[in-house]
Amino acid sequence: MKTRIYRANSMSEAVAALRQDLGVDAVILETRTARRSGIWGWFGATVVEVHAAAAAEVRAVREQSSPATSTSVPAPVPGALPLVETVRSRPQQSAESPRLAWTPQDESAPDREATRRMAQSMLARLESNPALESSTPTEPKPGPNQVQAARGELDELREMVGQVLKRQELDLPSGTVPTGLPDGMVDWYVELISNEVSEELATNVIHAVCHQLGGRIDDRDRVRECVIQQLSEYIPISKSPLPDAPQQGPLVIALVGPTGVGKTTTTAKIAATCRFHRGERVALVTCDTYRVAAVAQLKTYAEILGMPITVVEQPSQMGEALAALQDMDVVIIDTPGRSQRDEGRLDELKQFLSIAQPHQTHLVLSGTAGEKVLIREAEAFLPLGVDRIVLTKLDEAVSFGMLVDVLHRIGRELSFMTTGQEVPADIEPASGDRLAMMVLDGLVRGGTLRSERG
Ligand SMILES: Nc1nc2c(ncn2[C@@H]2O[C@H](COP(=O)(O)OP(=O)(O)O)[C@@H](O)[C@H]2O)c(=O)[nH]1
Ligand SMILES: [Mg+2]
Repeated sequence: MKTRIYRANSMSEAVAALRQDLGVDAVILETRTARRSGIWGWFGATVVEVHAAAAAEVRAVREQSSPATSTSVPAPVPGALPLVETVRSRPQQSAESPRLAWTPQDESAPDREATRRMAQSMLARLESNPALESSTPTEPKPGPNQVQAARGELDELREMVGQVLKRQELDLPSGTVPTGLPDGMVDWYVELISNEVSEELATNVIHAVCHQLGGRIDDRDRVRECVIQQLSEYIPISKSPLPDAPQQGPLVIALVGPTGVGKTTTTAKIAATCRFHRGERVALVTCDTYRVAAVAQLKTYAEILGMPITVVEQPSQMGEALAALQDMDVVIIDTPGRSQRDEGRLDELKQFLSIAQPHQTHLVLSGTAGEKVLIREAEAFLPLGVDRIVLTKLDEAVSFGMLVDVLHRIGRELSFMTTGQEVPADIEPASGDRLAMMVLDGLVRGGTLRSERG
């Protein structure tokens, strides 16, 4: 049965209207008073709402129902005055109509479709009648301030509806696009979000771009350049991934981090770069004596690269080992992998480092790890005096946006990025622009570590 709902200023107006539509014998099913809603609060007059159906339809339903379940139908109310508005018609579900089988996947589909349709029709209405000033003659005329406020509300509403449609189009969850973005920047925001930049960071970046460009957002290349630049502002970058050696003795660098992130490989890559690109005398030290293979791995690199290697088994041996390397330009200390949960072993690592007193301690983190893991690892290793981050395995990373967030939160300068297993080729000095570009484009193969110092 189709029920129609009529709203009018009085019952007689509503009845007249429904009789005109549904016939003089139309059946009134329900009456109530309601406040007229609208985007303007001051138009909230009380109206009568009448739900009615054609007599024939009511009879048909009555005949289908069993005597036990039939309900009495109120008689038509007499009266005749002009209608104000027909609100909507609502198909009533019959008791026999089959219920759709519910599956979890189905859950959101009807809602999304309904929202899309609603948003589209709202947008069409707003666009075709921007002021929506069709008040009834009985409603008070708003003053100029009220009209201005209403226009503001209307603009906001129009933008909101536009963004609902955009989200639908892009299949984003609701609430993702912040309000206040110019139309042309929503795509950029979405681009960042889909590359796993956090909502907060993406919002900040896009707002900064809007501010920087002052509304000149038509030139896509220019906007892209700005997005990259603003994103890179959030990545702390080391200006000198490898500083000059101190006046006396070698530059001592330590690499720490969890197991398997690429510490030993990166040690070899940095060592090779110093040796071959900068012509420095380089020595390797390892305190990773827990695994025979670990020592053998670094010894192999040392042999290939033609540089000395010292194995330090106890923290107490560290001082002596470094004293013997005073005529080197660079000493790189490779350390055993430590789980962030293993506090005892982290303590031992701390002892090695407190004796070595490295000029720089680089925490090596894998670009393939998840956000929570990276943050937990950083929290565990930062107290060891970490002042640089090396991001490895960017060739296997899938979420560059998340990495930007993580680096921003860790707040230590990024020194190197590694992009493959090949020693020494797959390493480069950190660059905010390059990582920001990876957020938008993924990894595009680049050059190797430049040979200049500082
Ligand atoms: N794909 C890729 N693999 C890497 C990279 N750096 C290191 N690896 C690999 O990661 C594995 C563990 O490296 P290793 O240096 O032994 O890690 P460690 O336990 O931290 O010393 C090895 O198979 C390396 O070849 C990189 O940038 N990209
Ligand atoms: Mg190792």
